[in-house]
Amino acid sequence: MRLSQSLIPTLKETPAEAQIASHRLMLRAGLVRQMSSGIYAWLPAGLRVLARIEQIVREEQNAAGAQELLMPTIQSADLWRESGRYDAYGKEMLRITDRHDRELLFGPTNEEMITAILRDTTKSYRDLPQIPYHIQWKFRDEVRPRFGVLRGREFLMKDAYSFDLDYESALLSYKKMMLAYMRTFQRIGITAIPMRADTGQIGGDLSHEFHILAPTGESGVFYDADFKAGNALSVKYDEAALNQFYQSVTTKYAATDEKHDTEIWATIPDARKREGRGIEVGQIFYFGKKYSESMNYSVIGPDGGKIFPEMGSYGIGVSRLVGAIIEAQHDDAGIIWPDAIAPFRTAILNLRQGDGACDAICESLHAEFGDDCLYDNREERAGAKFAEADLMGHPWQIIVGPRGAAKGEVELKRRASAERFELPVAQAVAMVRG
Ligand code: P5A
Repeated sequence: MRLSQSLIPTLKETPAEAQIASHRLMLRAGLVRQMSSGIYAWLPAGLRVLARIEQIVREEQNAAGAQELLMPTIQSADLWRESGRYDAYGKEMLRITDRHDRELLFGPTNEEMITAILRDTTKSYRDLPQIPYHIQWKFRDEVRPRFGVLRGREFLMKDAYSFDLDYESALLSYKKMMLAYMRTFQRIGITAIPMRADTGQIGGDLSHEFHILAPTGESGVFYDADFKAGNALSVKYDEAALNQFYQSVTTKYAATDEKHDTEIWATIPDARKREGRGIEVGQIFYFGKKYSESMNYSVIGPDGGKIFPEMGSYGIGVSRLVGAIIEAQHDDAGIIWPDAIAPFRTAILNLRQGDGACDAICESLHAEFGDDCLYDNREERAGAKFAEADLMGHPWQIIVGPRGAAKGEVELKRRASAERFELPVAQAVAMVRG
């Protein structure tokens, strides 16, 4: 992509409405634009990040045995009356009336809808277990939308739902999703700690929130410094490995302030106590038969009796993750994207547009990296190009100036470490390719 032709409207000034770094940087780097309170348009660079996160989430859901489907954003009020949540949900639900005066709503979550779908499509114990999921926009009419996409009203969520025949197998589904989440965050390149959490609107008695530590986080968190995420990518999806993994990530104390237990906390040595703030990027729930019973969903068991499935639900804030990652990974100059989700892995900075050698090297690099690089081919000062590349946070910058270009050399800069290398073009390409 040539920067001169792109729709990446970077801003020099700091937008006044943005209170925290990630919000400022998302606006300044041209990733999003606010369309109304808590509602954002995703511009091309922002959409690329969103799509990359979505793809990692999808691959890890699939690896855990979950199956993707797509449910609508608009739901009927009657569906929610079945579970009793239509009235309970309150003002956060955006209620809509169609031309026939039928009551609809913009879905804030999908427990009822997926239960209705499974009720219609699975009749026998042989049809379970199932873990359907989708990645779809949600709407919650938050009282205080703020911090950009971190607390929006319209936001993208991955939500999965598990249906099992008994408690043991439901718990195994819960552990599978816990592993899928840890693998997802590891692949994205961030650390998120699973913490015991309240179940709120969704209900149930077992829940973990996944928190990225950041001073601007909305939740107070307490955790044991000995928490180790380990290498989730090496854990297999078999029962023994899942149990061991679950043990290892949940034995160390970690809880949100709502679930904080001062008695247990008192038993942890002071040197290991950590108190801080976190951004909740995911939450998982086990809630048993809450929805299957209230919505009268059962399958026929082996003995001909009815079995009400044991359920759980599992959310990841896909759009929130974009802001949360920036909150955790930035410096004064701008964003520092992890390689796996950067909008462009490489930026090519042509410091002397019109110089034969510079132009030729830049064109060949642009052809080499194709869609995965952003070529700054504008007639701009070098300083402006450096500042924009740092702001946008590309993991690699290939800086092409006339002195080096004459010798067939370029300067390679790694955004995260600020390391610089002067290299022949082919070596720079090899290093970026890793
Ligand atoms: C789990 C999946 C649920 O809704 N039902 C289906 C369950 N959980 S949750 O914790 O309420 O939401 C899941 C994740 O969505 C993100 N999220 C938000 N992101 C941006 N703006 C919001 N207003 C918002 N509300 C929730 C969070 O990452 C949350 O963990």
